[in-house]
Amino acid sequence: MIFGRSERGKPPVEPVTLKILVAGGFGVGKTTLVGAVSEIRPLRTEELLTEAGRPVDDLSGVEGKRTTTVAMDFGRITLREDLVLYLFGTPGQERFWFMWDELSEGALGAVVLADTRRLEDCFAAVDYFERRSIPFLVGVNCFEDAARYPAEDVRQALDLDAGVPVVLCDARDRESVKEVLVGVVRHAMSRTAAARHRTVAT
Ligand SMILES: Nc1nc2c(ncn2[C@@H]2O[C@H](COP(=O)(O)OP(=O)(O)OP(=O)(O)O)[C@@H](O)[C@H]2O)c(=O)[nH]1
Ligand SMILES: [Mg+2]
Repeated sequence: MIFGRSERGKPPVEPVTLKILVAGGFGVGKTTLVGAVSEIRPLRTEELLTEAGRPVDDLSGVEGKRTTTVAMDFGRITLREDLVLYLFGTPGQERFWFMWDELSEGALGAVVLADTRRLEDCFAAVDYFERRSIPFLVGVNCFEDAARYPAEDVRQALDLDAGVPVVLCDARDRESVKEVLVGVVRHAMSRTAAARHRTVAT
């Protein structure tokens, strides 16, 4: 039997692939977040935290931590049949920050993870994306023993622009992380659309 064109199966959709960065301070849960949602075995570059690093690695709040990211985390998630995100987790410790410029090349947007017990640890990441006009969202990783604050308080403490979304999340929970990622894609898309509108209007 010969099938007409319309009866043949739909051609496979070529998905749009977008690059999203996951940044934030040391030990805030970046590697955990990428691992929680990635549908491929995430690539990790973890090294053991050593005695030699003790004077510089501030472990308060994450005393159980044994390893740290030295280059990046990499994962992938299909949000929709036609939309795939590549996730790049950055190293949290300052001495590895030279990696950030490399990693942020071509990124659509970023998630800045924050821990309310050590909010100041994410200031540098917020500054970094603000300065480069990379759209970002702040994900407050709610550790059990941290006090809960409304998103609005976090926004004020970080002195964020009104348009920057602040979302409470659990970096270990796939659904929670998916919400964060959908949020950052939405935010970045609307920022890009607004910028294009301004260009056309001028
Ligand atoms: N209770 C709790 N623990 C978490 C959560 N997210 C991460 N952790 C734990 O916190 C520690 C730090 O997590 P990582 O994912 O390695 O943090 P990171 O931001 O990648 O750390 P660096 O790469 O060293 O900057 C690990 O021991 C995790 O198991 C969370 O949402 N709740
Ligand atoms: Mg890490």
